[in-house]
Amino acid sequence: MDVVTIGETMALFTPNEEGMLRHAHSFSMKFGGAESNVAIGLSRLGHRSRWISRLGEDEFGDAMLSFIRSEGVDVSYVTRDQNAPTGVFFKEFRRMNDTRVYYYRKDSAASRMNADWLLDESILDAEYLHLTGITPGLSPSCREMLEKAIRVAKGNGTKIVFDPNLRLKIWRDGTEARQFLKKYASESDIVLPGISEAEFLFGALSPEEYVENFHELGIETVIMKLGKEGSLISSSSGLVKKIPGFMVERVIDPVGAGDAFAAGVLSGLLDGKTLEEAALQGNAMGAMVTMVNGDAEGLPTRSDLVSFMNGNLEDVT
Ligand code: KDG
Repeated sequence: MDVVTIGETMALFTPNEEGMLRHAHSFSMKFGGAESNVAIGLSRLGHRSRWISRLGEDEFGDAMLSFIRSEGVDVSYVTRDQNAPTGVFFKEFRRMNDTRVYYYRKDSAASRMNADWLLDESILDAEYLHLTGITPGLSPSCREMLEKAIRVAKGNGTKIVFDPNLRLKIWRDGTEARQFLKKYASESDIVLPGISEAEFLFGALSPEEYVENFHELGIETVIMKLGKEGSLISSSSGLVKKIPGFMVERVIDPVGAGDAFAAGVLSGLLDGKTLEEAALQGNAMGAMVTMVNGDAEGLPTRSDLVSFMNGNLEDVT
């Protein structure tokens, strides 16, 4: 397996019109979860990815499983829970540049993932283990499960990639979120923070100071997402470089851009590209996903990605 990822995916109801959710009359059902978005992104580029999760024994669980399986992602370690539902969330395109999400995920099947439930063998064949800061916010048992996943990966030489994915709504408060996001970041080899997540963790600083702070936690490689400015790569060997972003004519739906970025970076590293090249590919994938409604719908195939990258660089330096 190239990449194994563990986390919750929910049924996603997207309103078919813009404006406040209270005025929405019709919705499209899609699926969204940071970790499965990454697995789908990798699979579309031809990599082997596995998504591990727990779903309710319900219609949403059935539909989601067949959707993710149909994308070529290995779902053989996804289990079903008779006593808890699949989570659900709604998007709201309130106005231009103001997309919100509303969760109905408390006590979901995925929040009941736990250390005994996770099988070592589901990680042992992986080159990379991708984790996000969403999973530890779901429940204490999910945190124990992550401890085990990290232990197994470290004992096996599997590299851990962590995306903080701050979702304040799922944490008790900011202090708890900050404590756990720092903890999981510090146990990872590669961290992919956004600029607002770095600010949440360390206060108002420059991007260069943020990456320094991450390195001080013991992280070898930091790739900070800078939105339309691209990204900043930094490795403990001393390399620090800004990688340019790509032009997007109109952002339709920004949710999922960070996951696309992670898939692009991981794909580049799996293909033996340099960190610069991998981050550039991540920037392109992040930009592409914002132009399509849905978390995963805009994730490109390899040929789409190449033609987008050849035609759309904002500012090559
Ligand atoms: O990164 C996209 C995710 O935020 C979205 O798919 C839903 O996983 C999700 C979450 O927990 O917010």
